[in-house]
Formats: sequence, structure tokens, C-alpha cells
Amino acid sequence: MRRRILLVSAALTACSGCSGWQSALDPQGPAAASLDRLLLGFVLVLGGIWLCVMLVLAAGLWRRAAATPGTARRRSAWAVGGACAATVLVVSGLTLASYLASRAAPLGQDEPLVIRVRGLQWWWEVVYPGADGQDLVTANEIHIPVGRPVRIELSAADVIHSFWVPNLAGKQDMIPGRDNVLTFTAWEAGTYRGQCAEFCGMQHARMAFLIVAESQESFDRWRAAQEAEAAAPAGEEEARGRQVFEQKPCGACHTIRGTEARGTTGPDLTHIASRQYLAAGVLPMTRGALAAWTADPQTIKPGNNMPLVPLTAAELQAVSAWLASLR
Ligand code: HEC
Ligand SMILES: [Cu+2]
Repeated sequence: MRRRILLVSAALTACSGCSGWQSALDPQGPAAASLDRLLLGFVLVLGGIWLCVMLVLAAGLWRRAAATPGTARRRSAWAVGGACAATVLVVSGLTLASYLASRAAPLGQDEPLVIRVRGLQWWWEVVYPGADGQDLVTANEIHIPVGRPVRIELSAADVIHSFWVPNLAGKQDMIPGRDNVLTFTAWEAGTYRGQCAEFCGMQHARMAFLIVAESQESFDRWRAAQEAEAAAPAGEEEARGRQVFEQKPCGACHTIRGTEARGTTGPDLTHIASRQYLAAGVLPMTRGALAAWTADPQTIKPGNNMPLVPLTAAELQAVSAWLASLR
């Protein structure tokens, strides 16, 4: 049964644009596991209550005329009183259980890795605070080391969003003007899909992200590579692409470290080609997708905050060749 639910949920997430693994029924860390146990508890208790109600109903229908009016009234007073008491007990028990489950994320001895994630319409800014204020800024793909708690500090730039990676933890809202925190650990290396879980406007459904959990060594390698400035253009076409990017208004919204581009209203593109997906899970990362997105972002993700910047075919070729080289 459980397997079947898992397969169905896998099939559903596979069609939704960004094919990472995403299921609250397949916990991959202690925070998600305690929610999974809570869900099972709720299903068992509430299923049991439903069965009892059905049995009492059936018994009532069957023996309608058996008692005299006096005894019937006394009996039903007892039954209603008992049911009220049971309801209060069960509801308090479930409330306590869910309170305990939501704070049952054992931190262990390890110092958590702090990552700041900010929700914007309709993408995720990801910041790894560094020593002496040298923050590493990236977007839409969050790398974490396996087995070490991560403390995600959540905020929002515009409207309320909600950070949700079902395999690893419960939902946590991102509220403008308020800092929320979510702490979790991944047990195993893997790629887990997350998405915005609070309706935040037109492209809410296309606001996904990935969590890539990996060994400490590959995480360190990833971080060192991300901290480097953008690679110098490898060839003539890439060099032309870089020029186009700098001449057009792209840099007003995007940062590419190592170039003049210093904008912050769009995702950091310094290592855009190292990510698996483009535009918060909308397209797989390929040179073709980069060209398609740059040519017409409003058809691919209508209403998003990147305007169509008119480019000639040659400019488009060059700029997408350059972006595709930014690994
Ligand atoms: C007015 C601001 C603005 C300008 C100008 C702009 N962009 Fe964007 N860009 C954005 C925003 C906002 C997003 C995120 C859209 C989303 O996912 O909802 C984005 C997304 C992208 C992405 C995908 C990033 C990712 O993390 O997946 C690429 C690539 C990109 N832009 C390239 C360009 C290029 C090339 C130009 C110039 C031709 C350009 N942009 C001009 C705002 C801008
Ligand atoms: Cu959102």
C-alpha cells in the first residue's frame, strides 16, 4: 500500500516540470521522519474513530425500538457525555503529538551550517554567509553536506512564500519583515525537490528548487568552485557573448562576479550553468534552454520579473554560448 502511494506520488511529481524526487511519504531525515510518524498516528487514530462511529451508527439503526423512552434518554445522555470527553481527550492528544513532532529535530553535537534563503516572485535567492562578510550568493539550488544539520534562515522580498522540501522537513513560511528558521538534516546523499507552498502569485506553481545533499568533500569542492569568479570566455563566441551581456541591460538585474554586472533583482548568474534547472525548475539547464529563456522569458514563464530584452540572432547565440560556459 505504502509502496503504491509512493509510486503514484513519484509519477505525479515527475510530470510537474522538475523531476527531482519529492514525497513526504519517503522521509530522508529526522525532521521529515517525525512528521511521517505523526501522519501515520493521525491516520490510525482517526481511522479507528471513524470505524467506531460507523459501528455505533449501525448498532443504533439495528436496535432502534429496543429500549423504553426513559432508559433510552439516560443512555443517550451517557453516550453523548462520553463522546464529548473522548473528543476532548483525543484532540488534546493529537495536538500535543503534533507539537512534539514539529520540534523533534534532534540537532546532535554538530554546529549547524547556516544558509539564508529569500523568496522572491518567483525564485529563491540562496546565501552562504562567509567569514568577514564574504557571502556566497547563488539561486534555486541549495547544496548541503549529508549528516550535518542545516539551519535555513528564511525571509521574503515581496509577498509570503513557503519553503517546503517534503523529503527533509515540514513547511515553513517566508514572511516579509519576519525571520523564520527551519533546521533539518539529510541522512543520505541525493537530490530532493522542494517548492513554494504558499500561493504567491501568477507563477507560484513554477517556483521550485533543488536540495543537493552530498558528502562533506563534494560539498567543499562545490563551494570552492562557486566562490570563484566567472570563468574567462573560452573562445571568440563566448567573448562576444560577454560583451553583449555587458552592453544590454542584463547587468542591471543580474550579478556575474568577475564582470561589471552587479544587479540583485534577478538570480546571480556567476555559475548559472552548474545548476540543473533554469528559472526555478522551469527548464533543464542546456544551452538551448538558456537561449530560449533569454529570447522570450515571458512566454516560458508568463508574468515573471524578467522583461524581454530584444537581441539579434547573433547576439542571442553568443550570449547563450557564454552563459552555458559559466559552470
Ligand atoms: C529587469 C530585470 C532583468 C533584466 C534586465 C534581465 N533579467 Fe534575467 N532574470 C530576471 C529575473 C527576476 C529572473 C528570475 C525569473 C524567475 O525565475 O521567475 C531572471 C532569470 C534569468 C535567468 C535564469 C536564472 C536562473 O537562476 O535559473 C537567466 C539565464 C537570465 N535571467 C538571463 C538574462 C539575460 C541574458 C539578460 C539580458 C539579455 C537578462 N536576464 C535581463 C530579471 C532580469
Ligand atoms: Cu512563492
